[in-house]
Amino acid sequence: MADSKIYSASTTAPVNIAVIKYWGKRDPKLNLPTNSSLSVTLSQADLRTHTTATCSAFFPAQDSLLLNGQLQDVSGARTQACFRELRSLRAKLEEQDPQFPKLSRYPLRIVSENNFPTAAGLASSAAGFAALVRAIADLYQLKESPVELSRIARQGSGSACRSLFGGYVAWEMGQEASGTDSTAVQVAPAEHWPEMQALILVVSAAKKGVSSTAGMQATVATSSLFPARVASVPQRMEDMITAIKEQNFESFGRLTMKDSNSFHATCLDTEPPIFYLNDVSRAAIRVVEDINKKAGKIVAAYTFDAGPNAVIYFEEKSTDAVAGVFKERLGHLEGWTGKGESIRASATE
Ligand code: 2P0
Repeated sequence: MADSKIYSASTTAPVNIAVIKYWGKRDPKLNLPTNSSLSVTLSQADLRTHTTATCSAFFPAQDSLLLNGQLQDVSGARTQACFRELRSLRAKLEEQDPQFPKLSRYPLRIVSENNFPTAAGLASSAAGFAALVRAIADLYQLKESPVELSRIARQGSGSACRSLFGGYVAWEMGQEASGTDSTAVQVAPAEHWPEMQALILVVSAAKKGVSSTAGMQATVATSSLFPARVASVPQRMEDMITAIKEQNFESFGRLTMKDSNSFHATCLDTEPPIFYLNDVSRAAIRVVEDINKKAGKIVAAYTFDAGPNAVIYFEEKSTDAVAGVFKERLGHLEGWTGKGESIRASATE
């Protein structure tokens, strides 16, 4: 008898913000990076992608993906790679147990909602692909670990592999040409460092000018600073992991700012140059410098992804010295009070 059921699973995945940035692919097809990276997952409810994956033998033959109410093209190699890998894992379960409905053969319907600016340097593709992979894995009742799922999410979007975990997450670049060892692992859960806070300055919710994928390819091809950056990352990764383990904010903050500046320097060194920071971003950097000068040590650290929005890390005990000063100093700027807002998100989960 034909299977008339509709199968469904829902999940959410949080945004992650890298403190050691991923920028550069050694294999663009498999999204294998030129360096390892490390992020903090911001799991507060208002910075997530919510995804429902549904399948049925009676759905129209084509898989579909609706993001924020708009139909997306799922024919691209990255989405197809995720669908293919997940289907093949499900097919193995179906082979082992003939009672299992043949979900791997049914068309998929994916519905996703972001509640933060899409493609504005707030890691929307990271949360998006992480939620997509986990929702389908749940729908298919796969037993694979988050590390194994991170290998699949990586093929959707590199940074997505890090959004399968909470807390502090390393994406180990791996050595294998096949990418089997290029996966994410949790360095520490968020509870390890309960003092850690993040302030997100939404400077602009506009879509970014140069996509990360195109930008990093151009940097790898043209920047003479880039090899020096790649060479410096392994030591920085090691130091960052130590800083996190020891809850050493000064070291965490120094490394975070150094890595953000190193990444944006290679962007500027790209031909043609890539500018992600704007005047409000640079004003935010100056505010952090002033806060730290006044404190006599690093109590605030900025980082910027492929867009002008700032993420400021600080410890709870420095809230007045950091968040208070930001409001006072940047409150008058357009992009802060106008279309932008500040979102205070804690690093949780
Ligand atoms: C990061 N970014 O580590 C860095 C910092 C942007 C700047 O990961 O081509 O969207 O899909 O693998 O993951 C953005 O790159 O790029 C990114 P693809 P992705 O968070």
